[in-house]
This record gives sequence, C-alpha cells and structure tokens, in this order.
Amino acid sequence: MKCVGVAGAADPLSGPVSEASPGQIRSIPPGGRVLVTLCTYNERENLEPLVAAILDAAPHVDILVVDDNSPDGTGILADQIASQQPQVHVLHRPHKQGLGRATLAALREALTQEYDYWLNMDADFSHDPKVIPALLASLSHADVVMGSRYIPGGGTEGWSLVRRMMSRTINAYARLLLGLRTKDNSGAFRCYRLSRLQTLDLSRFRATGYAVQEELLYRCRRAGCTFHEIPITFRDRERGQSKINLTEALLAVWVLLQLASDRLRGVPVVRVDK
Ligand SMILES: Nc1nc2c(ncn2[C@@H]2O[C@H](COP(=O)(O)OP(=O)(O)OP(=O)(O)O)[C@@H](O)[C@H]2O)c(=O)[nH]1
Ligand SMILES: [Mg+2]
Repeated sequence: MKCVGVAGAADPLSGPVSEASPGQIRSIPPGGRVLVTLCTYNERENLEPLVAAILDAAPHVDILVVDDNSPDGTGILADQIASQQPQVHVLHRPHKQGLGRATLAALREALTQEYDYWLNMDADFSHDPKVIPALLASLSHADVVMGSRYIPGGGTEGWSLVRRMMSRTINAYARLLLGLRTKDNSGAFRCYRLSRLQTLDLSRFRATGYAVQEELLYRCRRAGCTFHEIPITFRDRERGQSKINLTEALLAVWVLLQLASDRLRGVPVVRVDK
C-alpha cells in the first residue's frame, strides 16, 4: 500500500472569511479540518472534473482518493493531480477489494491524520459537490449528516424502476433489521464528526462491499451518534460504469442479517480496551 502525499500540508478551515465566497465559508464548521474521500475503481473520466468541482465548492477541504489499482489508470491520474494540487492525496491499494474495505481504509486514514470531519462521496458525479457546504454546515447540530434521497426535496434521477425498488427495499430492511430511524441508509454522501467515531472498533466491521453504508450508521447509532438528513438529488452516472450488481446486492442483505444477529446478541461496537 503506497500512500502519496498524505503527510502534506492540510489547510485548516479557520482561514479568514474573505478567502472564499460568503456562502462557502459560512457553511463550514470553524476551526476544523475536513477530509473528503473518494473511493475509485475505473473513474478516470470523472476524477479530474470532480476534484475541481469539490475544491470549487469547498476550497478548504483536503481530498483523499482511495484507488484499488484501477485498470483504466485512475490511480495514475490521481497521482498526477496530487503532484499539482497539494490538497489532494492518494491511497493506492493493490487490487479491487470491495467498496466496504476501501471506505474503511478512507476512514482509518481520516482518523490517523487527525482530521476533524470526514466527508465521503461517490466519484461518479452522482453526488453533487455543490451540496458539500450544506452537509458540513449541518454538522453544527448532528454528529453524522447524511445526503438523503428519501426525505421531502430529495430524489433520484435516471434510475430504472428495478434500481429504485432495490434501493427502497434495502433501506426498508436496514430500518427493520438494524433499528435505524433515518430514511436513506444506503447512500454514501455523508459527513461524520470524527471525534465520535474514534471509539468504534473498525476490526469488527462485517461489510466488504456496499453494506458498509448501513453498517456505519448501525455502529454510529449504537455508539450514541446523532443524525441529520438533508435532501439530495442522486443523478445516475453519465461517465464510466456502475460496479453494483446482483451479487453485491445479495451480499449486502447477508451483511444486514449478520448485523441484526449482532444486535440481538448485544455484540459491542466500540473497542473494549484490555
Ligand atoms: N476503491 C474502490 N472503489 C470502489 C469499489 N467499488 C466501487 N467503488 C467506487 O465506489 C463508488 C460507488 O460505486 P458505483 O459503481 O458508482 O455504485 P453506486 O453509486 O452505488 O451505483 P450506480 O448508481 O450504479 O453508480 C464509485 O466511486 C466507485 O468507483 C472498490 O472495490 N474499490
Ligand atoms: Mg455510482
């Protein structure tokens, strides 16, 4: 695992208000460092415009690309961007290990580098970077702020009926099996107050794939975090290919069942220091 540039200078968010437009600065919690993470597998066409759009919307964040040795050269492109842009860092992983493992690697990096806030999003423009300031602003009244398709004002664009039904079903299962109260439990566009995640036992995570989103919420809830959802419109990707498939969906259901069993048995979510 090669980590390029993570030790580089990170911009604190306590800069003067005049450095960015009033809308952007007012939206960001003062005095905190934010790491935006992008898990990538074959996102070459999306990466460069996405990084630019993120830094345009939130100039003070750092960005970490977590790439699983994408065959299309996304990791190489990420290195090129990082060499020109000190706020951008890259975590290279040797091969495709699943979105869950990549997401947890991103979280570990955010904790290790002592960021205050972790914001994760997809790298295919389904999550609009312009929403980032609103997500960060809502951290003032919750530990976990979630972009939500399933509250008034939110939605999806460009999805087939089957895809919509799959998403609704997995959300219903997550609420039923894990006792979650939030409406969009499978979305990835979220930010977290890292001080509240420090005690989570990351070695206990069961998801290696897409169920990591529900599992993060389950564990955060058990650890006492508060939640807030803000409406987002999820747009189907225009470039590149989706990696979600039936196997991934079935695997997600299996993980939810395992977590439901953990919940019934009271398996702890926080580290037990010996
Ligand atoms: N590092 C890494 N990233 C992954 C892996 N699988 C998916 N991703 C990334 O995770 C994000 C979400 O994956 P997508 O394939 O877009 O899946 P989705 O957004 O749930 O579904 P679509 O609506 O079909 O796009 C994208 O940025 C992918 O490139 C993986 O195994 N490793
Ligand atoms: Mg996607």
